[in-house]
Amino acid sequence: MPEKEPIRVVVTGAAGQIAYSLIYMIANGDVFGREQPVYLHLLDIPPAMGILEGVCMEIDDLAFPLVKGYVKTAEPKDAFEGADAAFLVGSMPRREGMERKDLLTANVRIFKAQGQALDQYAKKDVKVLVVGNPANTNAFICSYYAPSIPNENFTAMTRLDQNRAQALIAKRLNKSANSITNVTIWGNHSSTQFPDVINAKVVEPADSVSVYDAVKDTKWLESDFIKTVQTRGAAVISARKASSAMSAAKAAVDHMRDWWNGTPSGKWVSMGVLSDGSYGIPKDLVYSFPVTIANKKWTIVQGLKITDFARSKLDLTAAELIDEKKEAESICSA
Ligand code: NAX
Repeated sequence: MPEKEPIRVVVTGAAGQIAYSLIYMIANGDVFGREQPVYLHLLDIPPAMGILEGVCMEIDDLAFPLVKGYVKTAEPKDAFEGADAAFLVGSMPRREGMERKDLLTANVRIFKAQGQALDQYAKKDVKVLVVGNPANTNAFICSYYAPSIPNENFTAMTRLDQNRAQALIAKRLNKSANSITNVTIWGNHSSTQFPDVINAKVVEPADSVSVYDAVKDTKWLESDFIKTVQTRGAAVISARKASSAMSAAKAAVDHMRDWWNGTPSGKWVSMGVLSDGSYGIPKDLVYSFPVTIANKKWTIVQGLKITDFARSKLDLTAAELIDEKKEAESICSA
């Protein structure tokens, strides 16, 4: 069979800690498949070019057959030219004691500029995953400044939160993480997010049971479990003195792989996507919903039960996103 044409994959913040794990997994075929060659477009800022040079030496030394070449650049035009997929990681990371809101002013301008560059140079069907925080609002701004690209092509990462929630339930039940399915992260990738296991299942070899029935501890599920997931990022920073990197890169891989290849029948994943008003969430917020994916298009799962307990949590995180969006819009139009 003839070799496929390489696709062009952008990683911004390419000299940073998340990218260091992410680039390996893209180059290895974990995202786009073992038969899909890639051309890496690596963007960072001028002071990071020396580090990026070292990263590129290591890409050479990986000697992976799928990597057909790379561009290392501080120029958005060169980074986004002809892009098929883009991981927007580059931004200022959250440091100990810093709330994500503090990052907004610093980071939102980066995503305005990158939206404009995507609009001008990327393919119109480019798939954009925003990882850099505040991820939901950055994804909204990026899409807003790229009007020639459909807004469903911009998504924000809440997969790390989903993976954290799945892993926590799995540990509690002494199961493997992939036996826990249909966990939903609602809302913002922040401490207001709602990790929801009301519709989640534990898949046993022969059957499946609901997480609530398996755990048999509603109090824990509706208090400590939620809090632990909501504050996991801060806990990692406090222990590691640096934000989650290996697990964030793996989550970015999971997100883009599922977007590219689709979700298995009966299973959903969580992604920050532009709200269409589903579940009473205001339109035009990038809000994390449960989605299924087919033919590289995501669809919000409809008809899930929203209890009164869940309703207040969905609305709280939406309110935070409304505030963030207002602030971001005023920064961008100043
Ligand atoms: P690092 O500081 O290690 O790397 C960031 C890189 O971005 C640096 O090399 C920096 O020079 C580069 N950069 C800064 N401005 C840029 C620009 N305008 N264009 C291109 N590159 C630029 O941070 P890292 O740990 O890799 O984290 C990156 C981002 O991911 C942060 O915003 C962080 O908060 C966010 N995260 C998001 C997560 C999520 O679940 N959505 C979880 C992990 C992480 O906290």
